Amino acid sequence: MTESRGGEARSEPRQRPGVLSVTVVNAKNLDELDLDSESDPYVVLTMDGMQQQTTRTVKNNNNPDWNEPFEFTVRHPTRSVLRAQVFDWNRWTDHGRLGWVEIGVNEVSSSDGGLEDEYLLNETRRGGTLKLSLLFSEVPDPSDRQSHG
Ligand SMILES: [Ca+2]
Repeated sequence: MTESRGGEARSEPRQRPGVLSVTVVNAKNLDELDLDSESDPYVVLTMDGMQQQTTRTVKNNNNPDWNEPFEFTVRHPTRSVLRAQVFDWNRWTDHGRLGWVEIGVNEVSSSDGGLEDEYLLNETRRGGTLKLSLLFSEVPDPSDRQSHG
């Protein structure tokens, strides 16, 4: 029995699902929302508004280091979007947002060695940045023959 591979090769580059590895490295020059101390930042990562993962909170530090690695399943590499939002933790009141960025997975998958960049946050007043290290790994296609491994 022969089966076609469904969907002939089009000009679209990479459609295979994969895994996006994200390391939240650090942030700099975050806004200060607290009156008597520096902010208490943490980062919420969201893939396509669905999968959500959160870093630990760094207390009283507008230039926090996290160096925390995460992985997301990516079903549609050409159109999936990672959103990273930085919040200020508060014990008694609502957590305020310090800024956010959005990165298309296609930006990552089209760069061979992955990306590492300091992204300028949206909504920042002090020019705050968030440093992320990103790598996309395609799930191997079982119908691909490897000449050798
Ligand atoms: Ca706070």
